[in-house]
Amino acid sequence: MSGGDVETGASTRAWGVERVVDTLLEAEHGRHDITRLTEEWDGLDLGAAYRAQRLLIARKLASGESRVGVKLGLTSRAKQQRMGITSPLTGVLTDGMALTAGEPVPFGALIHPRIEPEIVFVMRSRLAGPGVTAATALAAVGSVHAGLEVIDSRFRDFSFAMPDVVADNASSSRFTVSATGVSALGLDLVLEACVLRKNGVVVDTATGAAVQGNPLEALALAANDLASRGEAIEAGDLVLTGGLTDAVFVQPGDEVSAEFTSLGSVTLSVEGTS
Ligand code: 0L1
Ligand code: MG
Repeated sequence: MSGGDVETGASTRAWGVERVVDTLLEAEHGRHDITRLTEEWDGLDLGAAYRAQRLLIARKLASGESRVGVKLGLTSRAKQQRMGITSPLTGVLTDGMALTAGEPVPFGALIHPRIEPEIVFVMRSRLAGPGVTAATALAAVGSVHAGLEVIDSRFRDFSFAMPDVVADNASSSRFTVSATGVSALGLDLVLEACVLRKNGVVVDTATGAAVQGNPLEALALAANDLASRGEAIEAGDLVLTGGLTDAVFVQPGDEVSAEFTSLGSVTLSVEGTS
């Protein structure tokens, strides 16, 4: 099977982007993992996957959430190699994913959460591709922040092909961003260093170069990729540029922090006791 959005699989219900989204939302709300949808429906190509992602976000907005920005995933070569995927992807951030300072990660609502450090842009002006470069992207940035993202793939063992993870909105779950930002002007984001700690122990380190060679290149990539689907990064948007390091698994009671050289620190605590 291949081609259009609606095909008949082994189930009595036809596969299509609606069924993909129902399956992903059932997994998220029921807190259970699923196997790759690309194994069930080979019509789930990249185009269908982004249509599914758009519908998934539309369902979240219809349930009362608001769009607050964009996320990139798999912008780090190390993460791409680990996941067996060769290119980055984009997803959408909503306010339902945002954790305010001190708000715990709701472990009981999640499947198998992992946390990763992020360099985050807050946009001063709209950024629309095609043709965006790191330099034009920089001109649209208002401030740069430290961030932590909680990813919670709906797929068993975080095992997915590119269309699966695109439909799953790039494994998005929760995120937090430092309240105070830094001007991007005069900041060397390539050399911006990050130390990731879990329960006070250093578990990984990276610099901004891990993110597409330069987080501003990731920002330009997002704008150009979104333009191919008629979308843009809007003024006021948050942009998570992708995990700098591998994401660490967490358990109830864990605390994860990311300390950056210029962007400050951000911490997440996981609800419950270990
Ligand atoms: O689950 C994943 O690792 C895919 C999303 C990647 C998130 C990121 O690289 O920031
Ligand atoms: Mg991420």
